[in-house]
Amino acid sequence: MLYPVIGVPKLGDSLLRQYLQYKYTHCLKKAGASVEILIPNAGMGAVEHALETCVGFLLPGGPDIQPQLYGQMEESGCGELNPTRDAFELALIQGALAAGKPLFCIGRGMQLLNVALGGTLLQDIRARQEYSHQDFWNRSSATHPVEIDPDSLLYRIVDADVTTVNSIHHQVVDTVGEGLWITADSPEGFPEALELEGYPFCLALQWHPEFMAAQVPVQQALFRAFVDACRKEL
Ligand SMILES: [Mn+2]
Repeated sequence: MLYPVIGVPKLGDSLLRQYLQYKYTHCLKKAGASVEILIPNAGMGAVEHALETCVGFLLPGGPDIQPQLYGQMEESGCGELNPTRDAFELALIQGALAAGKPLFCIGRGMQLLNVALGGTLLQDIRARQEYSHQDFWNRSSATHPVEIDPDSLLYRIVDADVTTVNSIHHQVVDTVGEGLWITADSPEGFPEALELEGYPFCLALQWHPEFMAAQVPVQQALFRAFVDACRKEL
């Protein structure tokens, strides 16, 4: 049994952020990975170090992305920002893509992948949603359905064309970045999953499988598929 080292950017120091970090670590370890927490403010040498040390990367959830990074001005519905994480994680995604390393992007991670490839975001969907997409109080239970493209990697893992997911976001992918395609969407048509055409393993989800995995086996299977892809790189 081999344990691929998977890098996950550090979320922050507060108790809440440590708890959120633990959820990703737990699911990855359960799937057979070794986890390396990457410190975002350690300078750009940290990106090179991470690329040497880690086989794959999980890009986690977190604050909104600076709209300037996708060519927009900040609108009133835009939330908390973290420029340090933006810079570090964007460089990490660029480096990982250049090296062909497996990527699993969750929540903010999916939005950042899209921005890294030239896509844009809708800064606030709360006025146009039909389902609650920002359900803070039920992180582990499903709040809306998603429809999955039968040609996708996601479909092969989930083995169904519809599933229900949790939802803790108020922004979504708008125009899709270069090479990406939408592999699941919400009833309103919001992108809920992205994949990168012709790339070994790149799965991006707008929902949070790390909070459903304990109760819903298929959500843990997403972590297993990612870790298995990383193990193949060893
Ligand atoms: Mn959603």
